[in-house]
Amino acid sequence: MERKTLQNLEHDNLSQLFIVQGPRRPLTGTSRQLGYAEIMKIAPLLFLVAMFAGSAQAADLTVSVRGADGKPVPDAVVTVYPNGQPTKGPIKFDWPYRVAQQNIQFNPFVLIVPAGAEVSFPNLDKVRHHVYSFSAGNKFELKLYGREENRTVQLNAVGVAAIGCNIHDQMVGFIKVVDTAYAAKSDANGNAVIHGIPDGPVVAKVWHPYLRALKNEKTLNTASVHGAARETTTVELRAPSPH
Ligand SMILES: [Cu+2]
Repeated sequence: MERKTLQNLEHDNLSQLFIVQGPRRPLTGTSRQLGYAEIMKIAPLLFLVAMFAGSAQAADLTVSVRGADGKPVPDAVVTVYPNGQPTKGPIKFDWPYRVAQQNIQFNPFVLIVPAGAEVSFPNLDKVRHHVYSFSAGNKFELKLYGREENRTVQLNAVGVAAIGCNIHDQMVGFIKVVDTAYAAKSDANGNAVIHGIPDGPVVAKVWHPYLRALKNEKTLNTASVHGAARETTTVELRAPSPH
């Protein structure tokens, strides 16, 4: 039941994403022939429409994240800011805003959510967990007993919520709270792919919980995107600190 609901949610998110970011439908023919005079009247408008369509071209950015040893780095978060600006209006990603506790671990290890998101923390273990975050602006505490599915926390502060469990010291996880609709996490091969970025100048960043840099984040070289853009970035990671 829970799973079905989740799938429906994902489907809804996807279809909304498609409506917002999907390719524009080609303009269909008018229902009647236009006279020359009429065409001349709307010509400036057509020109504007063409310009607008041109500016709405979307790009995909693939960032390959590598460690100093050249190996792929999973769980790095790439964020892209078109024109250097955060996204105005609501942001929706097509993955669940959910950190499960399973086998005495947080799953996923890193989750990306938009600011203001309701994040659920289902406990799939038989043991109880006591999940907390002391991160500024995103502090919370949840006492979770076995098989609890429906506890949520709203995360409002752009930044990071580092999460732990009071009972199990080895449980460590991170929620990256973002203010851009263009964000993705690197997979097992170290690749993060962000779709549908408006063509033009961007500020792109990579974050990883153990990245050696101010706020564990560094700015990527990609300064503009057009079509299929690619960047390989090397990050230096520190050893995870004992919890
Ligand atoms: Cu625990």
